[in-house]
Amino acid sequence: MNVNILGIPMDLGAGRRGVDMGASALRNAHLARTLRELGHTVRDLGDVDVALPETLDKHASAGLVFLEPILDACRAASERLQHLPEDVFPITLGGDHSVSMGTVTGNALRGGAAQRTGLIWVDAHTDYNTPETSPSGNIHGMPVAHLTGRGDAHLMGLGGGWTLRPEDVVMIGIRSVDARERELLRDAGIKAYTMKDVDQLGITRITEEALERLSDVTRLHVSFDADALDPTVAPGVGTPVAGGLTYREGHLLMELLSESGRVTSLDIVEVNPVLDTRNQTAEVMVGMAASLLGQRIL
Ligand code: HAR
Ligand code: MN
Ligand code: MN
Ligand code: MN
Repeated sequence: MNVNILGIPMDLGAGRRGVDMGASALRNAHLARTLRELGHTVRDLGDVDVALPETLDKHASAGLVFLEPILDACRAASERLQHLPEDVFPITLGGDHSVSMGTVTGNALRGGAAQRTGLIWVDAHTDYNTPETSPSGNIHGMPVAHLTGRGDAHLMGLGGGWTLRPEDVVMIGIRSVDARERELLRDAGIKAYTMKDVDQLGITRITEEALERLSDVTRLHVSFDADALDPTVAPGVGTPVAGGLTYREGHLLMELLSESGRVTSLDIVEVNPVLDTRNQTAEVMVGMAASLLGQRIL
């Protein structure tokens, strides 16, 4: 496969500093080399420009912290992805999870016209707040709401008229949802597998159901928030929540998605080297990417 790596070194959407260094940490953990060893052709496109918070005054407009520079970075990422050849498998490196508003739209719009796109959101959080429901004003808690047409007009406008259908979203690993966010999620009819579901049904059944549910989409994007994994496996994240996916559950999910041959793009987000232990989280996430891109035990 032709893999292109694009970094979006942004922490403007998160409450804690440091995820802007996630892209660098993932490169340092030999993402490109690992994928080349699997036989892929890998090209690193470098980073999208992102404003430094030190150059900005921190303010919230309409309940959104750092709205304008986040819009700029998401637009830049989306534009970059839209113009990639159709045979390329893009891997986008965050950055906080607000980058996904740019990556999902950019991948959906690739090749000139919007394609029906499915989203597998692997996360401890549902990221389905709007400016009205958000307890923090942090945009990384809001990307899926905006992708599916709820919230702030500017952020929704990133798709240039395209929106993700709520029925084309499947979330896995969920264990932290705010009260009003839960109502919005139910109202939109988003399918979310909680950690209870993972315990009860197992990753195999969940992956099969997810792929079945998304059987009509043309493109399939996986957005992997490192905090979906248990904090003992992935300690370098800004908002750790106990009781997450084990190392093997993460890999099994990626291996089964890989075997399906359906996934067309990937985000790796929320890796925070400042809070990590010797780059463990970046190394684990590189392993997850390798499993998604064909690495097998035998
Ligand atoms: N729900 C909280 C909020 O909206 C925290 C969610 C953000 N944390 C993440 N996203 N890492 O997945 O502020
Ligand atoms: Mn263009
Ligand atoms: Mn997230
Ligand atoms: Mn999260």
